Amino acid sequence: MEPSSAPNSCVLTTGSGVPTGDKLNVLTMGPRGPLLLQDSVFLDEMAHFDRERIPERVVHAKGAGAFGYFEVTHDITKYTKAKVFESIGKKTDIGIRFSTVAGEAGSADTVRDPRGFAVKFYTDEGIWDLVGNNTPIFFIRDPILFPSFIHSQKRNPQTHLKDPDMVWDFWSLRPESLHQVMFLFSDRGIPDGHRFMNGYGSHTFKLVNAKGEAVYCKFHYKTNQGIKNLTVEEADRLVVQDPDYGIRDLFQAIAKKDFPSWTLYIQVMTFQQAEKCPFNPFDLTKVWPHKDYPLIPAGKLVLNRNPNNYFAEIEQIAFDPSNMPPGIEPSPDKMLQGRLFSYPDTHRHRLGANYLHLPVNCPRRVAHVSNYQQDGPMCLFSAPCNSPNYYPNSFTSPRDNCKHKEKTHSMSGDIDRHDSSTEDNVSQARTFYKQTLSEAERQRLCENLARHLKEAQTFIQERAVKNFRDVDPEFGKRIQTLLDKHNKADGKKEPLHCYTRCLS
Ligand code: HDE
Repeated sequence: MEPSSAPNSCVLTTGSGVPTGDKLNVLTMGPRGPLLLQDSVFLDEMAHFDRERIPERVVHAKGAGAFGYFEVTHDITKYTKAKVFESIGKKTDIGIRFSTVAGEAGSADTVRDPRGFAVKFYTDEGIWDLVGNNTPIFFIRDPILFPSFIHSQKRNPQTHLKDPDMVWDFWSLRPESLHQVMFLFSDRGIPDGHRFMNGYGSHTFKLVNAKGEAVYCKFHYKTNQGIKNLTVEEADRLVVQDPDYGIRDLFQAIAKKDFPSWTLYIQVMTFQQAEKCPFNPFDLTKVWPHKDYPLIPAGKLVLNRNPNNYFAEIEQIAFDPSNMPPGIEPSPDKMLQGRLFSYPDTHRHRLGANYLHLPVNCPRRVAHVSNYQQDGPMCLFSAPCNSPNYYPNSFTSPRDNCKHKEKTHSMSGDIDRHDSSTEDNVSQARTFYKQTLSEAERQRLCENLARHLKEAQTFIQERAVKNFRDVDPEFGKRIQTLLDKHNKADGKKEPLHCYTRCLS
C-alpha cells in the first residue's frame, strides 16, 4: 500500500509506518541530554535525511520537467510500424526533461549552453526515449571523445574553476566542433526558458515499416510558442535575479493552463540516397538540408501536467537512447551507438540496478514486463513463482517472437579505429554563417565568440581564429579584430592552470 493511501494518513509515522508520539523533541536522559540510541524516531528521520541526495547527472544536472501527451496528426505508417504512430488521433503519455549541460544542479538557467530536450514516450510496446538537444548537431562525431570534451567544459580539477583555456583548447584542436560552437554562440545559444526553443533527436535513426522496409530518419520538434532568445544582458541579469528562470517559466505556464506544445516532424532519407549523399549522413556535426530532405509532419507534443514531486518524477527520470520500440532502430551513427551503452550504465550507477521499477521510468502502458531478470537492490517487481526464472524452458513462460526482430542490415568494412577528424568540418558551418544568419546576427555571433575566447591564452586564440578563417576568411578576420581590441585592453592572459605546454 502506498504511504499516501494509508487509512489514517494524517497520523505522523516513521518510515516503517509506526505512529509517532512526539516529533518535536529528541529522546534524552534528563532534560539536558545525552541522546538515547533507542530514539528510533530521530534515527529514522536523520538516517534518511543523510541519504537525500543521489549523484547528480554528470552532465545535464540542472533541469525542469513536465508531463503530457503526444498525438499523431499525420500518417507516417508507410515509414514505421511503431505503435506510437499507429493511427491519426492516437495519444501516448509523455514525460519531458529540459536541461542545461555543463552546470551543476544548482547552476543558473540562463547561461550560454546547449539545452537538453529529452522525451519519454510511454508507448504500448515499451518506452521510447528520444534524448535530444535544442540543436540539430553536436560538437564531436566520435563518442570516445565525449568524456574529454565534457572535462574540458566543466571545472578544472585543481582550481575547481571553469577554465577558458580548457574549453578553447579542446574546441580548437577538434575543428569538427565549429558548426555546433557557432550555433552555441549565436542568438539561439541562450533560449528564453524552455518553451520557446525547438528540440531535435539530432542523430540519424532508422525507421522500419510493417513490410520490413527501412529508411533513415531524423526527428525535429518545432516550438508552437515561436523561438525566443534572451539577449546577453538580460541573461546575465537573470543569472543573479532569477537563476531558476527556466524551471519557473515552465511550471507557471502549465499551472496557468497555458500548455506549451511542439510539432513533431521527421526527415526521411532512403538507403540509396544515403549511399550517394555528398556528406556522411551519420555524422552528428551535420544537418540534412531541408530542401533535399523536407520536413514531414507527424504529430504534436503537449505538456499539461507539472510534476507532483520534483525528486520522484524529474530527478529520478532516466532517459535511455537505447529504449526504442519495434519500428524505430539505431543507424550506424557512431555517437548514437556510443550513447546506447552510456545511459543505462549511468542510470545503474545513479539510481540503481532496478531504476526501471521506479514509477516514472517503468513502461506503464505495457501490461506485464515479462523477462528473466530478478533481484538486485530496491527490487519492486518479482517474476511470478509459478513460472521458471530461466530460458529456454519446457513450461509456460514468456517467449520471444520473431515478428519483433530488428531489421537485418548487411554491412562490410575494415575493423579499425577510423580517423574521422578530417571529414569536412567547414562547409555547413560556412552555410550557417553566410546564408542562415543575418548581418546583425553575424555581428552578435562574432562579439559573443570574441568575448569568450579572449579569456584563453594567445596561442589558443590563434588556433581558434585559424579555424574560423577556414570557415570564412571574413569571419576569422572579424573575430581577430574584436580580439585585438580585447587583448590590448586586458593585456596578456595568465593561465588558471599549471599545465606545461607541449611544443611538439
Ligand atoms: Fe548525453 N548524457 N551523452 N547527449 N544527454 C547524459 O545521461 C552521453 C549527447 C543528453 O534529462 C547522461 O542520464 C554520451 C548528445 C540529454 O535526464 C550521460 C554522449 C545529445 C541528457 C550522457 C552524449 C545528448 C543527457 C548524464 C556522446 C543530444 C539529459 C546523465 C556519445 C542528441 C537527459 C544521464 C535527462 C545526459 C552521455 C552526447 C543529450 C552521461 C556518452 C549528442 C538531453 O549518460
